Amino acid sequence: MGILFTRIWRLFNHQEHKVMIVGLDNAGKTTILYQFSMNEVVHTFPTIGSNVEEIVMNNTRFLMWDVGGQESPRSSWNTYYTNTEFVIVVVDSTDRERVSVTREELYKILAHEDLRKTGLLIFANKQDVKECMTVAEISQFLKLTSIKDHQWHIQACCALEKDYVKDLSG
Ligand SMILES: Nc1nc2c(ncn2[C@@H]2O[C@H](COP(=O)(O)OP(=O)(O)OP(=O)(O)O)[C@@H](O)[C@H]2O)c(=O)[nH]1
Ligand SMILES: [Mg+2]
Repeated sequence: MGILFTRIWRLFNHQEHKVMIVGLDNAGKTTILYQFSMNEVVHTFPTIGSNVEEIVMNNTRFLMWDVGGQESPRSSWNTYYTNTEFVIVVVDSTDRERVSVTREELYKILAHEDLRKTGLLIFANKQDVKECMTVAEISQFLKLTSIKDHQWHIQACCALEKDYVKDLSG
């Protein structure tokens, strides 16, 4: 019985939690992924397809999927959704012109059957840039307070600053 319990415990303890990182192109998704996994700023190129990294935080294993945010890869985000437990939406806080596009994508995510139970973390990225949108502005543009069927949290972020992202991951 003890051995069985240990095996089951190991099974659950080793279970990976699938996280999707989405957001428009140039938002900073890949930069954030590698800040989490390598603790450094990498030189990125627009993502074609996806990047995936395993990250261990507080003894919990996360499999983080970063998908391309250009218009054409956006249409295939939903092919990654199965078993996703958590969605990180990265917003480029300097991109006022496309915040409405982000909002459309966000509400598609919220409505997707496979993501009914997922929690949502919104990173208001590029907070180092002068005159970027504040967290309050982004919350308002995205109408976050109207989201009642998912747990959500919005967080200011600067993916270029190591310690910023490290603090977020605890
Ligand atoms: N100033 C500033 N630039 C950032 C920040 N995060 C990312 N960038 C820059 O934004 C550009 C795009 O970053 P990526 O991580 O490639 O963006 P992405 O969301 O993965 O883009 P796609 O793969 O095309 O969907 C890069 O030049 C990054 O260095 C940030 O917090 N502040
Ligand atoms: Mg990318």
